[in-house]
Amino acid sequence: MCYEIVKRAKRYKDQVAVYSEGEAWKYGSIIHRAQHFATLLLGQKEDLAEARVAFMVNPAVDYVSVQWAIWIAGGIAVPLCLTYPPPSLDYVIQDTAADFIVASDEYLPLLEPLCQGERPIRLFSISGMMHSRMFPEKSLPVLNLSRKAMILYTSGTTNLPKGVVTTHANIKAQIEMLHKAWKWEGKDRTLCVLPLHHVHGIINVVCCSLWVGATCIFFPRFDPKEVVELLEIPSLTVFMAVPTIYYKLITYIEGLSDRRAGEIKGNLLKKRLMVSGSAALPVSVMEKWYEISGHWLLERYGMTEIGMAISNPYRRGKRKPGFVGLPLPTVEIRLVAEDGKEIKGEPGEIQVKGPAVFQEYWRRKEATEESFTEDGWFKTGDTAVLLDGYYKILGRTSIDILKSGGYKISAIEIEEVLRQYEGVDDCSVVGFPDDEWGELVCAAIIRKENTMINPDVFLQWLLERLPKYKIPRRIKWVDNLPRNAMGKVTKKDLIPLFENI
Ligand code: MLC
Ligand code: AMP
Repeated sequence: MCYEIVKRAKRYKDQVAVYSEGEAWKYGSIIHRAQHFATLLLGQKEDLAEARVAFMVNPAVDYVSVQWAIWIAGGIAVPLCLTYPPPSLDYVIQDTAADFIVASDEYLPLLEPLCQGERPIRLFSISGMMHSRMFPEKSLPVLNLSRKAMILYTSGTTNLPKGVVTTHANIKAQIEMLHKAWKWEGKDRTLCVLPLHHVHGIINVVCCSLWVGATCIFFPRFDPKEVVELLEIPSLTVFMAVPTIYYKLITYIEGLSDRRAGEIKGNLLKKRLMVSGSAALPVSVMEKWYEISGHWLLERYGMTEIGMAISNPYRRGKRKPGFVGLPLPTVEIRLVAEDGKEIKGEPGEIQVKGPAVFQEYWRRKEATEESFTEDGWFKTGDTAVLLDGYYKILGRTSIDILKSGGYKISAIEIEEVLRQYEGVDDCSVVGFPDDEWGELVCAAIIRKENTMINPDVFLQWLLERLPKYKIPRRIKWVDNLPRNAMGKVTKKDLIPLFENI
């Protein structure tokens, strides 16, 4: 059965699944809403038959209801980033060839023009769906686990992001391994502050909690003060975030009085589990968080294409600072040298096999084939070494992939956009190491001859084309870019330019 999460939810009908916008929602009422939405999406059809349903829905009960509705109706869920400017939204909608979009009402003005192209796209508003006449409940399609369930967009070494397709079986495997490793239980309560168009928030927080009858508390934005107060709720047991969030929480708590910081520590100590992932957790952050909360953060390693793969131990064994741990249940890991041969005791590319690994890049046969070895190992592009039984991530094989605030960013994609600006002759984008953000997006830009660029106008132009987290934070105006004999920009030489700007 594909819609297992919904089927399982029936067992917990009277338990609280979601707290959002000041209200508690039981599993039973979310199932009811999801069935109603599914009926509306289906219309006359018996099965959405893997139609893509994009949804731009606030992190709250509506998000869960829409996600479940798409799944039980047989569609593919395509969550949209809530802060994308129109060109980024349009790209995802067109690339997936979405048939439907479901949106919280506030996003309708942004989405309506995007639905008016040659291809008809039906736009549903949440309020419209809520008020539409209740149809008699339709019998829902019986689906196979091998059907496609979700497409998430991820940046790569090519210009534009690729859609990562996971099946219901992949999602089930991604959830079940974390349940086993991190001992999720129905009495858990977690807090979701992460965006819901990436695996970290979708799978590790929302799906994992709702799979076992636990409660997910949604908080729509990240604000350190409010998040600390929510974390102090005694019944809250599990928290997951990216290193930037822990950095920001530490900065906030360090600014408080000793008495208040002590009170917070007392409250945080009672939590069952605190996890960090999506980017390297600096040892200094791990140590400071221990001082502040009494918790050694559990660091784990994952990727949109594979879900989670490697994790420090939950109970038995040490959580080693600077290491990501051991393979999770069902995950096979090997390290491979440049010649494609497996190596031991030396750094190599992490390759992954297992039921959680994605099916394909959406409509990109070649990219899919290139990302797997002939014998079915997924090539992550991350380099690691195995030391004393624990994996340590050393970096990425491509300098063109950055991680900032836990978001994966393609330098090439940003360069392509920058080059479209009329005053820009050429440019190169690199990541500059930063304690808070992991890396800062930095751009070296050559202006066209006799051209002035007004920084404010330029920034505004960029904000209309790129999400905030992809905007270069430091810009260096240069006369030329360092190149090797082949004419390729030597990006490593550029990085020092961004010191002390
Ligand atoms: C925002 N700002 C940045 C920035 N992003 N500055 C530098 N670098 C960045 N990347 C600036 C804004 O311009 C703004 O400045 C200020 O920070 C606040 O902006 P915001 O958008 O309100 O930021 P905030 O809400 O504080 O966001 C920080 C964050 C967010 C850490 C909460 O980045 C986030 O949610 N990250 C999580 C991403 C994630 O889920 N990744 C998982 C991918 S899955 P000003 O001057 O305008 O005030 C994956 C697999 C796996 O990786 O293993 O999990
Ligand atoms: P994404 O494509 O957004 O899913 O990002 C996945 C990438 O995040 C991985 O390929 C790694 O480069 C990085 N990543 C995730 N977790 C960690 C971690 N614990 N340490 C270092 N890098 C990480």
